Amino acid sequence: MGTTGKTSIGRPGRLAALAPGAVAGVVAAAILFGVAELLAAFIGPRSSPLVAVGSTFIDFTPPWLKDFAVATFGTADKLVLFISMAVVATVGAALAGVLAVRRFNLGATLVLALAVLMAVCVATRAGAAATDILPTLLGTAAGLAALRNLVSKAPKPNALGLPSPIPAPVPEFADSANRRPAAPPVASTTAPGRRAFFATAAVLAATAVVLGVGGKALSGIRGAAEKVREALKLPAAAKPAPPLPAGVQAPVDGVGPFVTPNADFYRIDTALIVPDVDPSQWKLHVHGMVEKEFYLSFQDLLDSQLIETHVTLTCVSNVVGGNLAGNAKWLGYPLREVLARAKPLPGADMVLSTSIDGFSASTPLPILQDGRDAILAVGMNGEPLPLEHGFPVRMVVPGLYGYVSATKWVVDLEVTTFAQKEGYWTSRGWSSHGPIKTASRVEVPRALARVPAGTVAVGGTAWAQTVGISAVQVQLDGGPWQEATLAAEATVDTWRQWSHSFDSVAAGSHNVRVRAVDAKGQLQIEQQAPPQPDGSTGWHNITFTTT
Ligand SMILES: Nc1nc2c(c(=O)[nH]1)N[C@H]1C(S)=C(S)[C@@H](COP(=O)(O)O)O[C@H]1N2
Ligand SMILES: [Mo]
Repeated sequence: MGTTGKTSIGRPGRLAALAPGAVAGVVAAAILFGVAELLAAFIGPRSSPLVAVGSTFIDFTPPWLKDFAVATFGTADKLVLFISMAVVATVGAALAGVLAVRRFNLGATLVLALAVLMAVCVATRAGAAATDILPTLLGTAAGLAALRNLVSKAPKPNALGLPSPIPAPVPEFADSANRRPAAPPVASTTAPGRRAFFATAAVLAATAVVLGVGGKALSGIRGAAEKVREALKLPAAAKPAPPLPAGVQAPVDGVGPFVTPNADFYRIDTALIVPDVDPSQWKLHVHGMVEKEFYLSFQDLLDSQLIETHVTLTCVSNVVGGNLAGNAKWLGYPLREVLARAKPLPGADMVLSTSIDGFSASTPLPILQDGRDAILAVGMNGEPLPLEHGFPVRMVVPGLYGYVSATKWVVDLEVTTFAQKEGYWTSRGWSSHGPIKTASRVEVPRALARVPAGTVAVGGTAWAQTVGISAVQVQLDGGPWQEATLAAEATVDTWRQWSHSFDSVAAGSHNVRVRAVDAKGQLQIEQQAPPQPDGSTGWHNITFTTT
């Protein structure tokens, strides 16, 4: 266009005509969320519409998508969610703005509809209070005011997307024949109006950023739990963990540490914002099918006979060879003692543990009473639980995947039955019971690594919590299975490292496979299966190159 002298408004012209509306919409949305984030800093993070919408989205994520997100993005899945939400919000806001420029009420209706959706998300979150919708309401009011103001300043297009004032009509048919000069470009017709409009938009956008960033900074200050946590001194265990035997670490460079440092411990949960729980306010409600219902305070726990135990936690979403597993020394109070005090009634077969943010897990009652180190944990590797790992109290149950046992920020234990209740992930297509399956993985060499030919050191980790590992076998290029050397065992509830070396490995591409045998003599399942519905199976293998 342009070069032929044609008058038709080409694509860039039409897009330019949409720009003021789109900008007005996006800036108004920024004001909406900026005001909401600032207010949420005072009312509480749960009242942030962004957090509430994201959390609701997570709750309604179908299992295949959750699986895909964890498999593809791992622990960055939440960041990806926020980025996707930002993209969707920007497109929606631009659309509302474009509509508003044409007919304000149309755009405003779209904004209101989205605001109602956000308010519903906020109001239906676990533990929501009536005041929690204030940031959404007041943010929306501010956003609409900004939209109104910007729209009144926006250069007005007509229904065709032409800039106004509308240029003299040019009949299409006469056009090419007459070779009349092209209509002036969109920008030049309304330059002063455009400049005023964009100046206002820029000021409002900057205001929104200040509000939003200020809100985020304030809510950072408001997070009281971290300060309390830093000052907290946990008591020593009445029954300390036995010292780790020498040689729990396989003697191969690159195998992960036997005890996972807190900062490196995998994190999987549905919490978009880490719950900020003040231990002095925390209490645990123990109730349901029990003779005696009661509450436990944090101080009650600290005053109890705490035990210390090494337990390897595993996520059901871990794929073969994956790293959603971690091993820590936990400090806590045995759940069997809690249950002994509550006295479950006959017929009960499950404990539903619920987090302050609404997540729940169904744990078989007998497992919590069978003598294993199932605890209400307060400490992790010698520190209070990190906030992301459940501060101030979480559950840790050896032998069960996290989704049916490891409730973080736990506040409620209901003794019930599998027939009556189900946990968060069970209602989303995962199995109601989740015993951990025996697994093993190669950590050295790394997949696709290049190592010198000759002697090749291999090593990794295997686990069969509550049973223990009795053997690990490795295979090079489909050859005979060979016994790996097992590192020392800490307890049957922890993973066990292994190592081996293959001699005279020729230059070229190679494949190494691993499989474990548990202490009952049961061979790890060879059949490949995905994580859903009750944990992946299959023997891990990696390919590497020798040079
Ligand atoms: N409150 C809460 N607790 C939770 C979850 C959650 O989403 N919310 N996820 C569970 C799952 S699926 C796993 S695997 C473990 C992970 O614990 P971690 O993040 O400390 O490694 O926590 C469990 N506890
Ligand atoms: Mo998990």
